[in-house]
Amino acid sequence: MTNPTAHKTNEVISARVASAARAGLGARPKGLPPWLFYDAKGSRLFEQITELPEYYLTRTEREILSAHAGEMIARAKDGMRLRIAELGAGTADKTRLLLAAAVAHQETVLYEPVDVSASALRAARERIEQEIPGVTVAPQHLDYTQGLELEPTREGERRLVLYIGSSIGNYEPREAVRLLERFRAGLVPGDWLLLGVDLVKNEETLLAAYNDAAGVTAAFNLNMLTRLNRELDAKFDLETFTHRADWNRAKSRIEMHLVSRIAQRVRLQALEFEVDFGEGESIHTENSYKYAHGEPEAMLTAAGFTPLESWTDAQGWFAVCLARRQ
Ligand code: AVI
Repeated sequence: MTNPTAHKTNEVISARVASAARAGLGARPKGLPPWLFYDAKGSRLFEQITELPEYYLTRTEREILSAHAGEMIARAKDGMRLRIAELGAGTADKTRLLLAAAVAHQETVLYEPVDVSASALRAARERIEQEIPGVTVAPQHLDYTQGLELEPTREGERRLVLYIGSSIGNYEPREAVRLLERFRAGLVPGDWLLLGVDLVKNEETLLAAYNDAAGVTAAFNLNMLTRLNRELDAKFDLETFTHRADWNRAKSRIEMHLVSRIAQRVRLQALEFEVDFGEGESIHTENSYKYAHGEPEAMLTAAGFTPLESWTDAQGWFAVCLARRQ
């Protein structure tokens, strides 16, 4: 996931950051939206998270894709030509497996990375065109959370949309279905969605993934306050906040928090706004939902897709689901 605001002017970014900060820090309990993580530094930290030994998500999904990419492409192709869109250009590392499988089946493939960050799109284009002959990259500069306004496919073509990396897990389940419905609205019957979803597993493994020993996730979480300091002239003293990740079993989600070690008042100068924290009071910065086997398929069905097949790893930790747009 890259910074969802990067294409906007600085004033618009600040206005969006400002209203998120005012609303979130003024609320009880306090919260800030996870899109605030992804400034340039936060995006780099997220890439580091994906390489951590504790962060099983990325390597498990990669393992599933490397074992089954050929099958996934063959199922979706079904005698047609595929073009492949990816929501969130990311580092496109796992995408490479699917693109290579598509090239093996149909010699060439059009790849449409969709992102609001122009720099992420540029990077994806350079990497993919250089590394996989037969792939033509057509970057789509848009905010996919608002819907998919993509060029219509041609006669004999089907679009396969990739929404991998378990980004769906950062939405409340009901909001996740609404997001999938918006994707559906931008597709035509017969198109496909490939969805990557993290699954429930033992608590120890879940907690370790969001509490890594090297402290990268803590730095990622705390960077949100650095961003507010820079963009809103806020006066957060990072030494007085700590990262915390909890497993909320009842809601089946990891919750990330920034906890104030002390009672304090913090000024957000640009907003002429002050926030009081009690000792131990937290700002809730992210939810990462973990689904049970079968739930991703139920969510896809609720959003108007027909699940065709799901693949998982040997431990059943992560699912990649292929579903057809009805
Ligand atoms: C982007 N998303 C799927 C990540 C997750 O695991 O929920 C974001 C993240 N937060 C902390 N570590 C990674």
